Formats: sequence, structure tokens, C-alpha cells
Amino acid sequence: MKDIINAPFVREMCEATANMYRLGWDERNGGNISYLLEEKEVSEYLDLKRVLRKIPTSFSAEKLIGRIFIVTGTGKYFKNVEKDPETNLGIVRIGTDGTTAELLWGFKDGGKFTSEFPTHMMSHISRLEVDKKHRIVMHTHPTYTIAMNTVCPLDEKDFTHKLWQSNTEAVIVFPDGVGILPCMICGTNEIGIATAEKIKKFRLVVWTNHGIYGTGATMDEAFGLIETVEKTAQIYMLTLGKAINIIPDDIIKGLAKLWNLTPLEGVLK
Ligand code: 2HA
Ligand code: ZN
Repeated sequence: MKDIINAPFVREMCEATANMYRLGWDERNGGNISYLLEEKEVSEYLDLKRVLRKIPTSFSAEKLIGRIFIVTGTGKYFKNVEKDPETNLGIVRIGTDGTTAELLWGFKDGGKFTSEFPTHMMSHISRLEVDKKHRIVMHTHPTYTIAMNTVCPLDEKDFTHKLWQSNTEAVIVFPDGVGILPCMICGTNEIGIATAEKIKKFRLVVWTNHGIYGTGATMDEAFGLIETVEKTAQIYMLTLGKAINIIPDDIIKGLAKLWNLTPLEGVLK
């Protein structure tokens, strides 16, 4: 067996959490990531027959039975993942009942997966339905995105338009726009169900007064989506009320056309 500490998927989790912490997005225990793994890639590092613990999930994820995820731990700090991956991360497989997570590695101090596990699993189910290559669900608290969400109407087309108008990269990176959920109680199955519904249409979903979800086939894709929203929200907030050179709709349309992209309907005039 190879040493799991050097596994590419463990390294990617360490790098992503460290970058997100240093960007100021994940204070204290803020943020969580889950990454769908192939049985074959995990079996190079772990005996898949050896279950360390069984952890109830409190919801049913039948469509994910047998699927394996590496996921950040509840109450754990992104700041600390890199120096102690085995305590701050865990690898779990959804058991045959669909309601139990079988711990295969990690959560060494007796911990368990993120409080947002329902949202993560339900979102994986949704994204896999629209994208077979989907693997990552990433949640974080980027400052300017939350600030912009606080001063803008909770209208996803209007919010998307404001982002596209502030940075020419925005429409190219997320032509499908940004979904928005109203302020809800986090950590519940209810917010999981609402997010999973939204995320079928949007790879990015803002949780009002809280943060954002990004998804993708790779860590870079999910991270890049959130990074571009956050950079654009920063521009928007730094220029709030003073912008005189917003990007005209015909330029946004031209960018989309140049890159062969279909912008979210109903946003551009
Ligand atoms: O895990 O970000 O939404 C801490 C959070 C909860
Ligand atoms: Zn959060």
C-alpha cells in the first residue's frame, strides 16, 4: 500500500484549504469541501474492506451507495488541514443502507464529517445528474461575495448581471450565472434540499448572509469559479455607487459569442 498522505487527492484537499484560509475566506471552522473519489484510486492507499467506524448521516443518499468521498471534518479549521490531514479530513463510503457513512481513514480524534454533509451529498447527486465528470462540492465564506449579497436584491439574474457588468472574465467563467438562496438555517437537511435543487441549474449558489457553494469536475474548476465570483464581487464593492464604466450588454454578449458560450437567459437586454 502506498502512503495516503502523499495521495494526490489528500494533497489537493490540503492545498485548497490552505489557499482558501490564506485568502481570508475560511475563518475558524468556516467552509467545507467534499471530493468524490474513484474506488480504484483509493484502493492504492487503503484496504477498502477495513471500516474504522460507522457514522449515521441523518438522511438517505441511496443514489450514492458505495461512493467514496474525502471530506473536511466538523469543527475543524482549514488553517490546520495541511499540518494534520488525518485529524481534519476523513474518507467515507456511503453504506449499503444509504444512511450510514463508513469511515475508511481520518477523523483520527473521533471526529466526523462537516455539519453541511447533507448539502454536500445532495448536491453531488444533483450535479452527477447533469455532469458525469462532476466530483467536487466546495463551500466557503468569501468576504466580498457575502458583502455584495448583503447590499444587492436576492434576484439571481440581477446579481449575475451586476457581476458580468463588473469584470469581463465573469461571463466567460460563469455564463450559467449564480443561483441565490434566501437566508436559511445552515447545517440542516432543508438547506441541503434547497441547495441541491438550485445546484442542478447553477454550478455556483450563494447562501444569503453566509457564503457560497461551487462545484466542478476538478478542484481547480470549483475553486476557480468561486475565486472569479469573489474577485468580481470585490471590484463591485470597491466601486459601489461610483462606477461609471460598467460593461455594456453588447460587450458581454460579444464575449459569450467569442467563447461559444450561452449566457443565462433573461439577464442581458
Ligand atoms: O463548517 O461553514 O456552514 C462550517 C460552515 C458551516
Ligand atoms: Zn458555511
